[in-house]
Formats: sequence, structure tokens, C-alpha cells
Amino acid sequence: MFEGSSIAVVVPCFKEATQIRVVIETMPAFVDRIIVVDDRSPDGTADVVRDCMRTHPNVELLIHEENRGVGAAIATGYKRALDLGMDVTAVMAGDAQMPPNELADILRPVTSGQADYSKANRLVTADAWTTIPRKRFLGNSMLSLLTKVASGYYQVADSQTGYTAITADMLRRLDLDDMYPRYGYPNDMLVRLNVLRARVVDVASVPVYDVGEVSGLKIRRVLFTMSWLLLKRFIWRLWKLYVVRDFHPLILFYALGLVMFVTGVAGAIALIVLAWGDGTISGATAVAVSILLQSGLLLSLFGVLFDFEHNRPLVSEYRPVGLDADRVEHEPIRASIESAPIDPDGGSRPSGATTLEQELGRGMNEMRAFSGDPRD
Ligand SMILES: Nc1nc2c(ncn2[C@@H]2O[C@H](COP(=O)(O)OP(=O)(O)O)[C@@H](O)[C@H]2O)c(=O)[nH]1
Ligand SMILES: [Mg+2]
Repeated sequence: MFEGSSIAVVVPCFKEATQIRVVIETMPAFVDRIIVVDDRSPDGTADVVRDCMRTHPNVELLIHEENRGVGAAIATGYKRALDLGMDVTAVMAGDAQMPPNELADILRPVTSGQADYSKANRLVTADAWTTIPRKRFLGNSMLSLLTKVASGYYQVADSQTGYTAITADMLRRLDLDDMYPRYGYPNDMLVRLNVLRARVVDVASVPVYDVGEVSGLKIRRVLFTMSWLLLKRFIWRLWKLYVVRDFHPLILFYALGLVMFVTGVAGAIALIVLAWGDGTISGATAVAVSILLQSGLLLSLFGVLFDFEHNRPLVSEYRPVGLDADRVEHEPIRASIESAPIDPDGGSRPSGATTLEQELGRGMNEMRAFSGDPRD
């Protein structure tokens, strides 16, 4: 139990025989159920989990018959957590990349009722740029940007993290059987949550790499498939949210803007090809293409703006971002320090101390002295 809520943690794993034990053994004591979901890993991951189960009775192992992907594994874990009647379900990877001491911070916005879904954000931390492998950082940032537009959660970043927590109420409303089955599932989930009007919170999280993990994610391939997925989900969200559920004129801005922009781009390409050929383009055609491009872009940006405003209330104003993670390590002071010992009576005014008026008077004199400094 964590602050009055029962907690399940879903741990998807594939070929994590070297990592899964440490994940189970370092799981915080307040976790009621650890649901490990394996996809018949050929490296004996399941045997390691079974071995752990002898000393950790709160662990259970679910095995898919064949490899169905990390998203499908998490969906299975979510269903199991619902069957067990858990109030809140977190997800942690099976490769020990998610610091267990942060689980309480991830859970708190959800258990306290502030959010329906909370997720780690590793991109806000001070050492993100140096710790996260460069290619991953750039790939993740790009996908995060696309996911903002696709999902409508513009203030949420690090869309690729799997470190999350969600309420049972929200899980019951998600179509778990339709969730994207592979690495794009957190992006897909955010889009679906937006249609369900879920409140989402980002929690700062320290990025962890080089702990023996082997990633199964191929960045270049994933970038392409994920962009396509996001485009499809984006159109689906606009349709569901702004046409089917509740009409909003932003759909007109977006639809008209995108049609004009795409036509404008096609027209511009055609003009370039024509100019290359016989070199004659009428001025009127060039102006028409330019108007299409500019108006398309402007209308689409208005769509973004209205969407942003419509979704702003879903991202809590109190965002526990970067509390510890933003703490900067200062270098030691390089100066001699002379001071009177601190008064042990806890700050009572020492006898002979100056009054506020005297201080102010002195301050004025110091300022006057300062203004005459030739270095100013
Ligand atoms: N059950 C299951 N788990 C998977 C699958 N693919 C990845 N995982 C797990 O999902 C978590 C995240 O995957 P990983 O490859 O480390 O992704 P990355 O951390 O984003 O590079 C790890 O615990 C993997 O073991 C899969 O096909 N099935
Ligand atoms: Mg990993």
C-alpha cells in the first residue's frame, strides 16, 4: 500500500535474465504486486523470475505464448492488475533502467488524486544531455515533439519513457486490446488518454544507462514507424475529440490548413520541376502557390494554438518537475571565510547588533561609495 492505495507494478521483460533479479529485489516494500510479463524469452528470464518468486511471494509471472511486443505485454499486465483490484498500476522496465527510489514520486500525483496518469521525464534533468546516448536524446526529443502535437499534451515531454503510473479508473476506460503492441505504446497511450480527458503529470527522473541493459529498440526504424503511427493517431484524436464528442472550430483550421499546406508543397515542387524544364512559370501561378503555402501554415498554427489552449487544464499547474534532479553541484568556495560562530540560541539578536534603520543608512553610504568606482 502506498498512501492508502494498493499498488501493482507491471514489469515487461524480454531477454532480461541478467537484469530482472535486481529489478525484483530493489522494488520498494510498499508495492503489493509485481506482475512480470515475459514473451517466452529464450535466455531463461522466466527461470530467474521463478527463482525470485520463492523468496518474493508478491511476484507473479505471466508468459505470452509468442513474442507480441512490449506494448502488448504491458496491456496484459494492466488487465491482470485490474483483475486483482489494484488501485494504481505502475510500469517499470525489466532491465533496471528505472530508479526504484523514484517510484514514490511517480505514484504520488496519482494516489493523491492530482492526476490520472503520471510519467517520468528524463529530458528535464540537468545531466540528460551527457547521460543519455546522443542519438537517443535527439531521437527521443524529436518523437516527444511529434507526440506533443499528436496527443495534445504540449507540456509533457520524454514521450518514450515507460516509467509510469495510472489509476484503475482510467485503465478501465482504455481499450487495452487496441493499444499499440510495440515500442510506440507510450505515445499511443498519451493520445488515447487525451481523448479520455485524462490529467497527466510529468515527474523529473534521473536517466540511467550502462547498467547492463541491452536495448531492443532500433532508433532509425522506430522513428519512421512511430511518425506514421503518430500521424494516424493525431487524425483519430482530432476526429474523436473535436467532431464526434464535442465540436470545436479548430478542426476547420487544422483541416483547411493541412489541405492548403500539402497542396502548396505539391505545387511548389511542380513549379521547381517546371522551372527546371523550360524555365517559364507565370507570375500568377507562383503567387497562388505562395498563398497556399503561407495560408496553410498559418491556419495549421492556429489549429495548434487552439488545441494547446483546449488541453492546458489537463496538465496540472503544480508540476513536481525537477525537484531533486535539478539540484546543481556547486564547486567549493575558493575564498577565505572569516565569521563569528553562529549563535547557538537559534538566531536571537546578538547584543550590540545594528537596527534596520542603521543598516539602511549604511547601505546608502555603501551605494554612494560604489557609484564612484571607476570600474563601473
Ligand atoms: N514482454 C516483452 N517485453 C519487452 C519486449 N521488448 C522489450 N521489452 C521490455 O521492455 C522494456 C524496455 O525495452 P528496451 O528494449 O530496454 O527499451 P529502451 O529502454 O527504450 O531501449 C525492457 O524491460 C524490455 O525487456 C517484448 O517484445 N516483450
Ligand atoms: Mg531499456
